[in-house]
Amino acid sequence: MSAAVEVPGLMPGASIRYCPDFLDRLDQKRLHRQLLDELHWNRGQVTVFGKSHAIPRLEAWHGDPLATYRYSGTDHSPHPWTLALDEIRHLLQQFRSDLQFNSVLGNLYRDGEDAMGWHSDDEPELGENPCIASVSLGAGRDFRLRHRSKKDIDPVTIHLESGSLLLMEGSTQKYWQHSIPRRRGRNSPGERISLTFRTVLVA
Ligand SMILES: O=C(O)CCC(=O)C(=O)O
Ligand SMILES: [Mn+2]
Repeated sequence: MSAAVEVPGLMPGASIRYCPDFLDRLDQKRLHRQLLDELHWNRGQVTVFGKSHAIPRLEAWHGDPLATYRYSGTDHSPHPWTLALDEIRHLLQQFRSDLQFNSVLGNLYRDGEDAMGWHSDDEPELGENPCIASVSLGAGRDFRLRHRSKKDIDPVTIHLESGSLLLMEGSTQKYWQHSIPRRRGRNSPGERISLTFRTVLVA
């Protein structure tokens, strides 16, 4: 495993590291299959202007019993940790001992039509300056970042490869938004799973 690399470029207020080979290649295939089988994948709904829409990906919320999380407009009680999630959680702690999380949101992008719109992971239950560790498996996808207020700062793209780890920390969520854009046509990517490990503050 190589050391994490700082993301280049001017990103005021952001603290982001990208580690392209966090998971061994052999483990990636096995873990991808295991996660497809083990996680409680579900197609969430989001309400926009009073109308309910199916979100363009599948999601799964797992973690400690009290780690309830509100996303896509709904409160979600976690499903329990699975063997594959526990294995990856353990690897994160080996990588850096302070990477300890009580929950994880899985995202399953079935193809290039599946995507995630611009947002910050700034829900109140994640507290001030949350640390989010995002592990990718399967097809590579572009991860876009843009500053929330300074429109003269160029957006940044990080291509998230299978087996990679992306860490977002400090005031990243306060000043920056991120998204996974749709990729249509001939270069439409195959299936991808992302696991975004988080710590939900438990009351
Ligand atoms: O799939 C990704 O890499 C991004 C996921 C994400 O932003 C989220 O779960 O909040
Ligand atoms: Mn996010």
